[in-house]
Amino acid sequence: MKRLKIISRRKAIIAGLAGIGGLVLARYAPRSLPPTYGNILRMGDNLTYVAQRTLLPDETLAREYSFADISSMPATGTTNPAHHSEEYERLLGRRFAGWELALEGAIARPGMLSLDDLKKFPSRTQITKHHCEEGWTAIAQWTGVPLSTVLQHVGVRPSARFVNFHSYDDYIETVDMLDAFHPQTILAYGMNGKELTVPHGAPIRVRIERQIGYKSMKYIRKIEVTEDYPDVGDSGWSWYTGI
Ligand SMILES: Nc1nc2c(c(=O)[nH]1)N[C@H]1C(S)=C(S)[C@@H](COP(=O)(O)O)O[C@H]1N2
Ligand SMILES: [Mo]
Repeated sequence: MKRLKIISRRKAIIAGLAGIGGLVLARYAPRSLPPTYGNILRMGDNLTYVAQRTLLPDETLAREYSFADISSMPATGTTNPAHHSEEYERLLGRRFAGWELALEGAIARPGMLSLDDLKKFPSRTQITKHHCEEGWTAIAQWTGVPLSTVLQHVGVRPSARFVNFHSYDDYIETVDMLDAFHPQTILAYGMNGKELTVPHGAPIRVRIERQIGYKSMKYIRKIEVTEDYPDVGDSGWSWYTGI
């Protein structure tokens, strides 16, 4: 009788997962997923991504709260990118006069937008809960221009699939078009009724309300629209963290 090869339960689960992952991904999203670097956790990211994108309607809103729910919010990560960027330091010295947002990539009208330009578009205000991957949450009110408005203004090419945010402290965060055009995705310049402060991302940060906190990139200097996922290597952070 042929002996069955015995594999550990853990390995079997992983093999099974990878198998399901491959199957689901091949079926639903063959060409629009970021690299997994052969990393089982990243296959998990893509599974979560495909599951959420398949099961939830595109425009499901994150819960919005009332004024009384607003809590204090710690500032995390790099609190002052002036330590990283001379340009940011210079702009901070001028209280962001002359700051401009660069818009590049797969768009019809690449260029720059000033803070005043962004404030001239119709704004959206929302009170939402921030979920940090470290375990804390906080509720705050955010005011800004919907990213969809800005993307429509610059004309996203039909072939475009990702929107990438570049910060003065040298991070890149990427979202797909569903999150980019989601009604609660805003480029925020106001927090709790005041100008956004430096610890919280001045002059603008993005709010990505259906993903975990680190997707809400602070200190944005450039938005780049791409057809491909920018392969910046495996940072160890999940690219898709739907909540
Ligand atoms: N540019 C930039 N954006 C960032 C970070 C950062 O360090 N740099 N930290 C992220 C993380 S982990 C969290 S939880 C939130 C925190 O936002 P807050 O400082 O306004 O509380 O910003 C996110 N965006
Ligand atoms: Mo975080």
